[in-house]
Amino acid sequence: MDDLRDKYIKLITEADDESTLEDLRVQAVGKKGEISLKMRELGKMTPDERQVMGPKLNALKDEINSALSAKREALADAALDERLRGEWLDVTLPGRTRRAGTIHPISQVTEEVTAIFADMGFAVAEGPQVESDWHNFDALNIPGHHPARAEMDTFYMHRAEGDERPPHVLRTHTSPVQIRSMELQGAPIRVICPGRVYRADYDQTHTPMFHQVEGLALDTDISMANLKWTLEEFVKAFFEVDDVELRFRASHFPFTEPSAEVDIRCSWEGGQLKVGEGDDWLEILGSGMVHPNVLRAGGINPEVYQGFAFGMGIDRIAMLKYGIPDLRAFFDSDLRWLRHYGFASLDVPTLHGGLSR
Ligand code: 2NL
Repeated sequence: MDDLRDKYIKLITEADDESTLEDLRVQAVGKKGEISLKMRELGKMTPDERQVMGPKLNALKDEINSALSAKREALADAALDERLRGEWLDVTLPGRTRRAGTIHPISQVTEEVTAIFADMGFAVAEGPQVESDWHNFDALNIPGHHPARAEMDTFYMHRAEGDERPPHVLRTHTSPVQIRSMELQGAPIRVICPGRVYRADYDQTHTPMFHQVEGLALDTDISMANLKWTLEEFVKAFFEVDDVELRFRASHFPFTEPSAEVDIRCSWEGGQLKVGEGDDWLEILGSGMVHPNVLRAGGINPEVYQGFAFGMGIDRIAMLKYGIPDLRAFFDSDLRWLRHYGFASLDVPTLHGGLSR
């Protein structure tokens, strides 16, 4: 019995995995194991022999079983230690700085513009990119024969055979969103409408899809003076300078009367734009007092309400602010370009936190 004990204790000590241990268990104390067979022999013994051998065999069986479970536990502990060694992580290491993606300059600038006008009480409105001919043109005082329609290089949607209605268009400006805002909300109103617009034009300075933001403010006592202040505040905040000088040049748009194009004083020293100083003028937007026909189209009484509107190219002001030379690269999805000109995703522009940092 001592031989049996020494043999199994040695084998159990040497076992180095779970399945070897299980084999040993079967071999020693399983139904047909060596010790179980010995126990069966008890029946053939004399009562005296049995009284000695019975407890001894039971003790042996217990000893083997506890050796097995001690070893099993030791193996499990070793396996856990091994796993923990492999999965060890130094949580004191600095975070990875490599950015997976960036915010496109157009998204960044749209957020900046939105933050500035939100601070002046303007809500943001959005609308469909496929527009009715009426919302895109007629409502804006651009009737069917008007040359502005031809100048706009409009993309027309397909029209079903025999359908005589004017085809829908890809909106050529975001003005129709303001028409819809007037229809829905009436006056007084203050909204800006940023979004994609489309014109069939492609060269150094034009892409068939580009971005615009328009603004509209209507009330009973709004004048060009309010327009001038609003735009000055915008330009100062957007270009992050303390002072600007604006120049209003008489112009013409079908939807405003009078109309003005707005330039800002600037310099181009060493190809670098400086806003608010120098002898150059930079055109940044078009504006004017909303034409009475446009107010009527929006369901607003021009005898009671009047106001200003303006429109500017987001892509253009993004290029100016961030020194991006080629418009077409905006839409190439070139990762190197995006890493260079893109913004960190958590740098949300706010007036209190600083727009661009
Ligand atoms: C430009 C000029 C402009 C507007 C857009 C507008 C909208 C309504 C009524 C009247 Cl609903 N006007 N928008 C007014 C003046 C100029 O855009 O050069 N955009 C890039």
